Amino acid sequence: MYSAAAAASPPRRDFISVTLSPEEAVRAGGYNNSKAWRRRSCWRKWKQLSRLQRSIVLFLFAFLAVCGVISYTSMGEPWKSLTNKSLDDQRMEPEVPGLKLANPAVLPAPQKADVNLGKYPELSPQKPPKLPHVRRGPSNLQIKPPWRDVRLKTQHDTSRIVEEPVQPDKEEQMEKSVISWRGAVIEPDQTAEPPSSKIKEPEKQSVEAEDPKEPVPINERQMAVMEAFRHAWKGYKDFAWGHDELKPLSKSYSEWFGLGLTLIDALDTMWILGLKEEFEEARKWVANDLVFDKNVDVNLFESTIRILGGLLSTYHLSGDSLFLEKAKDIGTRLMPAFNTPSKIPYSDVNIGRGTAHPPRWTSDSTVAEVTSIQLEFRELSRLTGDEKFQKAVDEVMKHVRTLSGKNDGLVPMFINTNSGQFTHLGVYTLGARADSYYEYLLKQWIQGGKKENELLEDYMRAIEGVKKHLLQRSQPKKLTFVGELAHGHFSAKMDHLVCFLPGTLALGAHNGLTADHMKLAEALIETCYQMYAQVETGLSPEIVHFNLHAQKGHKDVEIKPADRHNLLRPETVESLFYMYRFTGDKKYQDWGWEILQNFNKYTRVPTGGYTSINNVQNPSNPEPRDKMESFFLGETLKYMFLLFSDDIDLINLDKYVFNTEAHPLPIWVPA
Ligand code: DMJ
Repeated sequence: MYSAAAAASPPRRDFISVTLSPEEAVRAGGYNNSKAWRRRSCWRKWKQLSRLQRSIVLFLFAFLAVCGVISYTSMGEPWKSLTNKSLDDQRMEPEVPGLKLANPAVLPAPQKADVNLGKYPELSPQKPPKLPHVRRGPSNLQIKPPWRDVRLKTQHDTSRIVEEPVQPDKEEQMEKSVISWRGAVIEPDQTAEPPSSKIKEPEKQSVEAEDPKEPVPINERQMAVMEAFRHAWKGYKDFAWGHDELKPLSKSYSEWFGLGLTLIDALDTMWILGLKEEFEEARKWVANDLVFDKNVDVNLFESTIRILGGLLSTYHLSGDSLFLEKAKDIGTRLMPAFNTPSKIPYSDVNIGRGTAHPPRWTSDSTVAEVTSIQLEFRELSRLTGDEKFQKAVDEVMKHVRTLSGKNDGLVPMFINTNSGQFTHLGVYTLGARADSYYEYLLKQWIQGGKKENELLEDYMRAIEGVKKHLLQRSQPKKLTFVGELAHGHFSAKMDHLVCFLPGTLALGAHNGLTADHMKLAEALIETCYQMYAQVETGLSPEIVHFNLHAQKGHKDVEIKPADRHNLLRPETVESLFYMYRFTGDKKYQDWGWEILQNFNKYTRVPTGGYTSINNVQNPSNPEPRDKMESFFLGETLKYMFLLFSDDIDLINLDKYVFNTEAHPLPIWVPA
C-alpha cells in the first residue's frame, strides 16, 4: 500500500518508515525490479537508519518471531486432529457419489488392546474372559431353589422351597445362572474327591459362567402330564397318604415296606414338574413321619432304587439336606444285606433289626437286583465320604465279572449268596431278573466319568451277545425284537421291561459308543411302540410273543392270556425320551402322546389315581386291577414330561444319569 502522508512529508530521522512507494524507488535510483537491485536498495536503506531505528526494527522482528513459535506449538494438536478427522471423513465417503451409507458407522473404531490391559481384565476391550470352572470340595449338586419366582410365574407358582435369606453374594451368584424350580439348568457340582465322613451341608456353589438362558415355556403336552400327575396325586393323597401304594378303586392303599414308597418315588418328579405345593406337603411328611427304624423286611434292590435313589436325587435337585440325611439313614440300614459268605447281597433286609436274609425258598439272589444298586451306593459314598457303601457294591461287580456261566457277555438270572456262583445256567434274557444288569454297566461307566473300562468292556460284550443270540425279526412287519435263549432254544418272547434297551443303547451311542448301537436303538423303539399300537387299547401287555412266520390275518405281536396286563410301566416312554433327546425326531413325542392318551382312556380312575389293568385287549372292559404302582409317578409320568420338553437342560443327559427308577444322579465328571 502506498502512503499519501509519506509522499507529502520529508523523511524525519527519528521516524521509522519502511514503506517505500514505487515512485520513490524510481526516484532513488531507478527501479528495475531485479533481485540484486532489491537487495542493494534494502541494504542502502538499512544503512541509512539510525542505530536506534535499527534496534527497534530488530526488536520487532525478534518479538514477532517468538510469537510465531508460541502460536505454532499451541495450534499443533487441533491441526493434527482436524487433519485426521478429514481422513476419517474421507473413508466414510460412499464410493458412488450421492449414495447414502446404509448403515453409517456410529461406533468408535475398535481400539488395539493395550498390552498392559491384560493385567486388568475388566479394562480389556476384548470379550470378557470366561470364569474358570471351579470345582469345590463336597460333592453335592448345584443347589438352586427357585429364586427367580417372577420370571417363571407364567408357568407355575415358583416360590422357593428352602427358605433362606438371600445373601448379597448369593444373589450375585444367582445372577450368573438361570434358576429353575423344575430343576432346569441345575448344575451338578462334580468332584470325584470323597468328602469327609460327615454328611455335608449344601454349600455355596461355584459355577461355570454361562450365558443366562431364557426358560423354555411349558407346552400343552407337558401341561397334560402335570394334570395327570395331579390327578394321580389326588388319589394318593386322599386315600393312601404316607402308605406305599394307592388302591384307587377301593379308595385305600397297600403296604409293601410301609415306607411311603409312592411319596418318596414321586418327590423328584414333583420337583421337575414344578409342583411346588405338592412337593412341600411331601417334604413335610418326610421330615415328620418317615421313620426307617422299623421292624420291617425290605427288598434291597427295590428300596435302593426307589427310596435311596429317590432321596439322593431329590437332595441333588432341591439342595435340602433333609433328603441326604434320610438317604444316609436308609443306606446304612441296608448294609447288612452284604454280610454274606460270598459278599453277594441277600435280597431282603430288616432295616430295624439290622439283619438280612435270602427269600424263604432259596439262597439265590437275582442277578439284576445285586448289580443294579451300584449307582446309588456309589453316590452315597461320594456324598458322605464313607467308602463302605461303594466298596460293598464294587465288590459285587468285580466278582460277577469273573464268573463263568456267561454266554458272550449275557448273564444268567440267578446268583447264589453262599457260593457266589451263577445258578440256573443256560437261560438268557434282557427282561425280568437280568435287565438292569446291562443298564447299570453302561450307566456306572458314565457316572464315573467313563474311566472304568471293565464296565464298558462288559457292556460292549453283552450287546454283542444280544446281537448274536437274542435278536430276531418278526412277521409280517419285520420288527426287530430281543427274544430269550433257554438252553440253546430261542424263544420269541419279549417282556415290556426289555424296552429300556433302546434308550440305553442310544445313551451309549451319545456317549461315543459305536453308531450301530443307535441303529439298533431305532429299530427296537419302533418295536416297543408297536407293542402298544398293535393292541386294542393302544397299551402294551406285560409280555408279547412275536410271530416269526407270516400267517394270514396275524399281526407281529401275539399276547397270551396270562400276559395281557399292563402295570403302567415306564420302559417304552423312557426310551422314547432318550430317542427324542438324541435325534430330535418328533415322531417319538407323538408316540408318547398317544400312550399318555391311552393311559388316560383306560387306566384313569375318576375319583383320583390311575390303575393297572388286567386286559389290554379289551377296550370295553380293561379290567382294572386296583393298584397304582409307585413307578407310575416316579418314572412313567416323569419320562413323559421330559419327552415332551424341548429343553435339553431339563435334566441334561451330559450332567445326570438316571438310575433304573428314573432318579437322576450327577455324573461325576460331566462330558
Ligand atoms: C421299576 O421299578 C424299575 O424300572 C425297574 O428297573 C424295573 N421295574 C420297574 C418298572 O417297570
